[in-house]
Parts: sequence; structure tokens; C-alpha cells
Amino acid sequence: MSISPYSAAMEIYATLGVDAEAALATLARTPISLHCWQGDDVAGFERAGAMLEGGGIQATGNYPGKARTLDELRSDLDTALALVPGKHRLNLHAIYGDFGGRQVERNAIGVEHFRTWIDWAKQRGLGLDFNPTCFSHPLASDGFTLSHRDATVRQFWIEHASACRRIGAAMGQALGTPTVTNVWIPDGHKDLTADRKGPRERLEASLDAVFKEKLDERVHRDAVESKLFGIGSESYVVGSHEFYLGYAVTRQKMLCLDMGHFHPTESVADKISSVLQFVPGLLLHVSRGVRWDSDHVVLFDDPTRALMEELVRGGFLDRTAIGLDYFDASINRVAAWVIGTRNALKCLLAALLEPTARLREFEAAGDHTARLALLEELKTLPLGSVWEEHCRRQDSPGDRVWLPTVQRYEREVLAHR
Ligand code: RNT
Ligand code: ZN
Repeated sequence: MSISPYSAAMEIYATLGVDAEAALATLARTPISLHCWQGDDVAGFERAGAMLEGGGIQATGNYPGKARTLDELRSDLDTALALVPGKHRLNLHAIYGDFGGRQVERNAIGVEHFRTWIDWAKQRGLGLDFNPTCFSHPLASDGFTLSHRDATVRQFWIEHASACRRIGAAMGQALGTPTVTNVWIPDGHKDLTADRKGPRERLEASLDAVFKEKLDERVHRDAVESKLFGIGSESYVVGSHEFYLGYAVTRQKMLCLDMGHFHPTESVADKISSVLQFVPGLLLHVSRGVRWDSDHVVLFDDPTRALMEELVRGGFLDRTAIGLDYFDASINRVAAWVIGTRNALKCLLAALLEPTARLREFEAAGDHTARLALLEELKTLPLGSVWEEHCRRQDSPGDRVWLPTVQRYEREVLAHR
């Protein structure tokens, strides 16, 4: 009888002291939060197809078939989720509410507008995460929201973000798993500014107002997301990394690290063990910048692998929420979800299969030669056979067989939009 590729792989990993079964068990219980906005280029459902000025959020490409309605987005998500092994989460933005065709101001949204999403998630056994939408809105058109110099504009966004936290808590309560509500704002200046301090002081006060209401930790967590620069905020971003690191440490909030929000040569992986010494939890926006914060589809690449390695080596998986954040409109959007999510999981699996104990023995003994040699040779171990076993156990198609499902969906559904 021939031995299965998985059994052979398991033996190879065992010789390095790695338990492939344990790796698969951890992989199976680690959710990735899929970002709803990959499905429609961050348009949302406030008004038909409107993508208003303000915020510099922009997907490039015009591949046909993007979701135009809630039903279309849900159908696309179901198609994608079926092609990703394991149980995951959905990350919603406030503009994706079920507004029933009515115009609902952002500071007036409530859990009633997300009831159908909660039911949808419950039926599928998925958790939900959430985000206030502080862009694509007339009151964001001059590039400022929570740090705006006009107190009435700030108040509007404070009310919006506060409403979002309450909605997040209701989602977490209904689904029995805490919702992470992440605050990202676009505020900043395109060109030279004479006042870097004022907007930051106002942002601090606005955030304190947003977070004033105490919410139950068991159903809800707050996160704040920094950024280096954006389109239209090239010279100054109010919510910089230093700003939010200080804020998250002093207020004990989760810090969101987006892989596209740092200088291109900075390693986001390196930040994890520092940040988690001082903040209670981490939210990752797994993404890929090409030369800038371009939000390309996540790959099985060195930066993503390093990120997952740090989570596993540090024992940080329990304190980390892993979310995706990219939007590619130049390829099939459903496939973009599937490719990026499978790659994030594959990077996590590779990290779980690392013989960390052995590497640390070399390190402790000062044998950096053996450490480097093994680190390199790990790259060609039979990760793929373990991955295929994971797909099989999770009842999900393996590599090279899922794409025809998307192609059929494109022919039968997307092409008719
Ligand atoms: C923008 C941030 C933010 C958004 C989403 C849509 O630069 O990365 O996370 O991508 O909120
Ligand atoms: Zn992000």
C-alpha cells in the first residue's frame, strides 16, 4: 500500500520535532476576517453605486461583474467562502448596511440596519467585525473628520463612530464572538502644513469621546489604525503610527497594523512583539503594497510569512485578530478573495510547521550557521501536502481545483450583471 503524501510529510516534519497534526488543529481554529469591500471596490450600499469624494480610498481596475446589491455581495461571499478551508469571519464597513433604499445619515445608523447581516452570519456560523466609514461622504470631502477644526463636523463623526461601536457590540452579542470595531480615518494634508499639533490634539479628544461608552469586552473590542500617507494626504496624516501607538497604549485599545501603512522597507512583522508588550491586542490588516499602499492581493510571500511566523513564535494568536485589507478591481473579485485568504492561511500553516524549538536551540548555542541553513531548507519541505490535507478535512477544494468554480460563477452569474 502506498503511503499518502500527507503521511509522508508528517514524518518529515516529525524528524524536526514538528507535530503536523497540532499545526492543522491550530490552523482549523484560527479565523481570518474577510473584508466585504473587496466585493464592490469599497462602494457600499448607501446610494446606488455612489463613491463620493473624500478619503483617498480607491480601487483600480474595471473587471466586470462587481456586486451592486446586498444580495449580489452575499452571493459572491458565499461563493468565495466555500472555496476557503475553515470557518472564518466577515469584516463589514458601515456603508454596507441594509438601508432598504432609504437615505440614512451615518450618525443615525443602528443595529436595525445590520440585522440581515447578523442573521446571514449566524446561519453560516461566522463572526462579524466592523468599521465606521469616515470617508466617501460630503463631510469628509475636505479631508478631515474626527480631527476637523469645525466642532460640528467632528461631532458628526463622533456620533457615527459611537453608533458603530454599539452596532459592533450587538453583532458580537448576537453571534457569541467579540466583534472588533476598527477606527480608521483619512485625515491629513496633501501639502505642507503649519499645524501638525492641533489636529492631533483634536483627534485625541474625539477618540476619547467615541470610546466614552463602556462596552462589554466579551462581545466587543476597539481597534485603531494608523497610516503613513494616503492619496491626498501625502505630506501629513493626523493618525500616524506614533499617534495611535501612544493612544492604544494609554487607553489599552487594540492596535491595527496594516501592512501597506508603513515605509516600504519597514517590517510590520518586527513590530508585533514590541507592540504586544504594551497593548492588549492586535488587529492585522494583511495586505500587499506594491511601491506604495496599493492594496494588491495577499501572496504567499516573505512579508506575510514573517508576519505569521511572529504570531506563532510569540504565542500571540490568541491576542491577534487577523483581517484582510486589499481591493483589486482588475481581476475576478471573488477569486481575489479566495487567492488572498488561501495565501494568508498558507503562510500561517507554514509558520505553524516551523521547528521553532530547534531553531532556538541553535540560537541559544550561538550556532547562527545552523540556524540560517535550517531556515532556508524549511522553504522546500512538503508544506503543500499538509495544506491539501487541511483542505480535504475542511471539505474545501485543494489547489488547482477551486478556480473552475469561480470561472463557472463568472459565466453564469457575474457576466450577467
Ligand atoms: C485605509 C485603511 C482602511 C481601509 C478600509 C476600507 O488606508 O487601510 O483599513 O482600507 O477601512
Ligand atoms: Zn487597513
